[in-house]
Amino acid sequence: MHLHHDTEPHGHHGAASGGGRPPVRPDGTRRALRVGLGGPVGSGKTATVAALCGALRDELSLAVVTNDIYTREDAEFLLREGVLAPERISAVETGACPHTAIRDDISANLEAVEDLEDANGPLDLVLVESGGDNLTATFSRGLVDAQIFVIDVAGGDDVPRKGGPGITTADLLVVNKTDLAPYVGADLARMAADARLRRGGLPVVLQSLRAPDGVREVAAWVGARRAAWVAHP
Ligand SMILES: Nc1nc2c(ncn2[C@@H]2O[C@H](COP(=O)(O)OP(=O)(O)O)[C@@H](O)[C@H]2O)c(=O)[nH]1
Ligand SMILES: [Mg+2]
Repeated sequence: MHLHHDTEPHGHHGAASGGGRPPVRPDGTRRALRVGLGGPVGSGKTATVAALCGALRDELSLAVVTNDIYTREDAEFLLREGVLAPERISAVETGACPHTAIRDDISANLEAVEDLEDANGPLDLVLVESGGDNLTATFSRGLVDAQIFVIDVAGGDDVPRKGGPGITTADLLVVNKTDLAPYVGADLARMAADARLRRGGLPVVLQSLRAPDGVREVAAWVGARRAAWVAHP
């Protein structure tokens, strides 16, 4: 596992710096598709990353960047779970502003992505998990090519109705922990309907990672994004 500190004063690198390396490699192939996972603390981002690694690692060469405020807990969880080889997992310690590291001052994250590609050879897919502090955190388009926003049913079934940039603009909205709906009195049909209303035609997936192969739909969506990315340089 690699560790990157976001030690620079925030804001000094400006917004979207163009994503570091160009999208096409010198040999004409496309660089790794970068997919960001954002959303509130505890919604299931790390669990989704772990499940995606399990579902996709046989067909794609992948790596993960985690963002934590002061720890490396998410990366250490992924290491313990053995979802990928240690050299494919990198941790960014963001300091107090986890949203800044994925939106405004993305240099530590870009460096982590590029170091992973240098260490592991050409990658197909890099998953970037945000430090996840609230409902408004979104990724810079200079850091990721697509973003998934993860909320959970236990956070309240009015969350999709309340909206916010993650809910309304993420390329995929995941409503996680559907298995908990009966216990917290969440109305799944209402959550899905509110989310669809807020998002126009953008996709919504309801999932439970407690179910066998619970990540299947999200894995298929990521696989399709990757295929489209490769097909249209
Ligand atoms: N019941 C249930 N628990 C889940 C599900 N997905 C994740 N969890 C649990 O929710 C907690 C927080 O998940 P985590 O992935 O660490 O959230 P993160 O903060 O968004 O990365 C952990 O204890 C997970 O095991 C799910 O679909 N159902
Ligand atoms: Mg996490």
